[in-house]
Amino acid sequence: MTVSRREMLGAGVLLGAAAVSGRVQAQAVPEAPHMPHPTMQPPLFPTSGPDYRPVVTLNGWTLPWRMNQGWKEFHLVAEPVVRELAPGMNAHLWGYNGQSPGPTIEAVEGEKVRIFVTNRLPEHTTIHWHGIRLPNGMDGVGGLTQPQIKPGKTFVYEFELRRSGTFMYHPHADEMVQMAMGMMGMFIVHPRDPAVMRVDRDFLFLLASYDIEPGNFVPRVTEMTDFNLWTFNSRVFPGIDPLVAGKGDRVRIRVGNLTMTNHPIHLHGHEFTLTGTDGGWIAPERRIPEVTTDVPVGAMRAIEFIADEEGDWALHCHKSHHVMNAMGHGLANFIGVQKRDLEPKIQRLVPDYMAMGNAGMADMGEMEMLLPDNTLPMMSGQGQFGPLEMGGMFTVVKVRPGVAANDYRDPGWYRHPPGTVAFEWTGVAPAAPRAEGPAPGGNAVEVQVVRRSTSGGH
Ligand SMILES: [Cu+2]
Repeated sequence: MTVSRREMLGAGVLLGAAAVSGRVQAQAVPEAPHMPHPTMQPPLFPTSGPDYRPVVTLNGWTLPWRMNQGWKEFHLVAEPVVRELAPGMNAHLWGYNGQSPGPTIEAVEGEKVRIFVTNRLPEHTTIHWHGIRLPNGMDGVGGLTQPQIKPGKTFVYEFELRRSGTFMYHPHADEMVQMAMGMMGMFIVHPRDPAVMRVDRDFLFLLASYDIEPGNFVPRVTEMTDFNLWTFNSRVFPGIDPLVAGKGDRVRIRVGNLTMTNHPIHLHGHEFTLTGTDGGWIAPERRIPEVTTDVPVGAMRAIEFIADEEGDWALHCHKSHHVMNAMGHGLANFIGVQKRDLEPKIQRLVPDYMAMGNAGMADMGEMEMLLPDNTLPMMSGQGQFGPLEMGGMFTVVKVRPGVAANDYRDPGWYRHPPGTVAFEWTGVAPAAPRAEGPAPGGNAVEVQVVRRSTSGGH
């Protein structure tokens, strides 16, 4: 076999690249920090290098790094984790460095990053750096651009960050299993110039969904669409951090979607503009004002607004099933049916039968339902005026005057100025004209018994 001069030159260039990358100095693997709890960590300000305003990860943290001869070095460990979805429910997931999702990686446009990835899973994995421009061999697609990382092995990824924006990381190996088990994280590249895309508060979370049958700890991984737990950063309401902002702050919220369906994310009280996707920032003249933005599968959206309205403003997915926890799935509709007499009869036929309320389901937010262990009520959370009747993808943007920069502590419920809360009319109510007789449909309600499934199919 002859080696052409061109190939020899190519090899020389590669060797040169390796020497430039300082691979020799990369012998010592940096420490892999570990996070034992799902508490929001304060933003991690840069202590050297270019300045930027760090992001805040809801119920999460930013991965510490070290500088090594011009390279920013991180160490991710892929491993089984226990993630508290909300107080009262732990999920046995796969994640990185002790939590799912993994820690947020933050760096600056133009920086060179070296990321060590150690695999402590029982099967092989890789990491794909979703949206980032890099050499093809660093793209992390098992079998296509690299061999998979076998259990116990550590691989090194090296690339220069060529553009700023919001990106994600996730495995590209046995994806259906590994993403259904919670393996994902966010990768933020700040603009080189801190004046570009500047905000006062920069929040982020990933959308993740799980199918954990009541009473279980481990997600079913073969599910395609019928997930029963819809999460912001693998947390469900009321376990999701509020987004605290000072009145007048410019706020950015970055949302990545690694579920198997789209999520229309809706903010109350403010208009926002769509300022970025995982393809980059949107030019100011092309930004769209919205109050709901759809986040497609495998995509990221950044929105920005001025938090100029004080209060407790809901931020949630507008698919109503996605603000419910597991027990809300697969129940029959009994609105208008006097089920008191019916339930014992049905239960003789279907022993685990449970009906929803005959006036809707709101009573289930308050009732003391007998739940299997490690299972959350389908909706819960208590506000200052009563039960919130939400679970899943729901949290609150809390806008207050005089919040100090970098103070993200929950200020409690909003104290409404007198005369600004909806109130009951106690005067004489005018007669509401309406048809006489029974409501349309009357008492002729057909009852179909639908057995509550415990195997996932309905
Ligand atoms: Cu949704």
